[in-house]
Amino acid sequence: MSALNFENEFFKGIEQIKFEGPGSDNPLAFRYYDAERVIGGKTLKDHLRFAGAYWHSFCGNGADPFGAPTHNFPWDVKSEPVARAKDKMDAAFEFLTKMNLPYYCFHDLDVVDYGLDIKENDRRLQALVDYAKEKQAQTGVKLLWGTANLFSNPRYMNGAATNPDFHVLAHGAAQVKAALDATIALGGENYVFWGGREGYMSLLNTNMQREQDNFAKFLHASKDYARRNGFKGTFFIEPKPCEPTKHQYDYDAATVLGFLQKYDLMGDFKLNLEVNHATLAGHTFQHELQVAADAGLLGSIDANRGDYQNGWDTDQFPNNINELVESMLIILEAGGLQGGGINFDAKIRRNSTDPADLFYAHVGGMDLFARALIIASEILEKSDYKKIRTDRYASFDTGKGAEFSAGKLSLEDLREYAIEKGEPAVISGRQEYMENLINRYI
Ligand code: XLS
Ligand code: NI
Ligand code: NI
Repeated sequence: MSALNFENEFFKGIEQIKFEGPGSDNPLAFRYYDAERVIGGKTLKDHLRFAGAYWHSFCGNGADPFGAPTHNFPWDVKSEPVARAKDKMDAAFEFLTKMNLPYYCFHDLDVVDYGLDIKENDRRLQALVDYAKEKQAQTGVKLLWGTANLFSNPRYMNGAATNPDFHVLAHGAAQVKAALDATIALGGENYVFWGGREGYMSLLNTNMQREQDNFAKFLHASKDYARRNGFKGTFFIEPKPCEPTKHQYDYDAATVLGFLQKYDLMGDFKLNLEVNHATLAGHTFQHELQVAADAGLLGSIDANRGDYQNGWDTDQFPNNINELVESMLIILEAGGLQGGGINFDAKIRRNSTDPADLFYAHVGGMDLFARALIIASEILEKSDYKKIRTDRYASFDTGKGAEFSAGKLSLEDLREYAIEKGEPAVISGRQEYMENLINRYI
């Protein structure tokens, strides 16, 4: 990381965040995230691959449906769009560097405002890509993934790739092409498709089959274009069950898995799983991780959390250690994330208005993930967690159980076995024992 010297400094008075250990009382220091510490043969930095999210951190101004912005960003004042965007990028790279975040993620519209002229938009994005290249070279910060915002412009009110109007779909494609070009030019390691408004509000006016077929064609065209132009990374689909549409097509991990299989996209696409989206789907985050891991699709994470009392994507910063330890157990057992990292798709609250609040939020999130990883790795190494789960299925490892697993027993064979052995013994699932085990290591 370069020496901290920012010509156009926005977060004055905040220095680089350092690791000070669990005993520190400095609120702007890491207690657990010691980037170079090695766990299971890999540094924390390489395990976690943290990323800052451009949209929440540098664009999200605290506005809500009931009120005007509360975060009045000093980088958001110039009138000319490219000059304003460069100020924002200065702020972004200053923050990423001070925060020790090795990666960032963006939508095209986060980086620079778009108008209605496609060629002019491409020109603006290109100007910022050139600028970002310099910034990346100066700071060593890298692009974890790029994406296109195909949901904010009013033309996308009925979706982009699933819009009933072909003309709108073509506009979405123009945006994806430019966002892919930007991602490739910046050495982006992955590219994300989050469903945006790909879904429906009412089936009364919707041909679901046709929309999903179009969605798949759109993804194939995007993938083919990117591959032809040298993109070697992974495409991620980010499931979400609802919001903004009533029903999003990429409902959850299992739904997207079926979609990828049906439309022959398994080779190039994996999943980017978001904590709050899992909650909205009525799942735990762990459930979504496990579905993805079992299918070989565990690509990346959008880190945040929901609110137990609210039914929408509140995108709060993570702070639940139990949930994250359980999640890390799944990620570690799966061999880690495939190509992705941990992107803080989270925003500070409307009334968190000090520049330092963004730092506190990330310090907390990064420390929590680091701590969860360290604990999960200890549980796997030192406790009987793995053994208990293996033993629970031992009856399938020998004798008739093993024959069944090998596909060798018929329904009649199974009946014979049941008669011969009589009533099965009662065997405890020991859930409370397992819950205590997790807490013992926390
Ligand atoms: C919205 C999504 C979005 C994606 C990127 O709920 O989480 O932020 O991560 O388009
Ligand atoms: Ni997200
Ligand atoms: Ni989200």
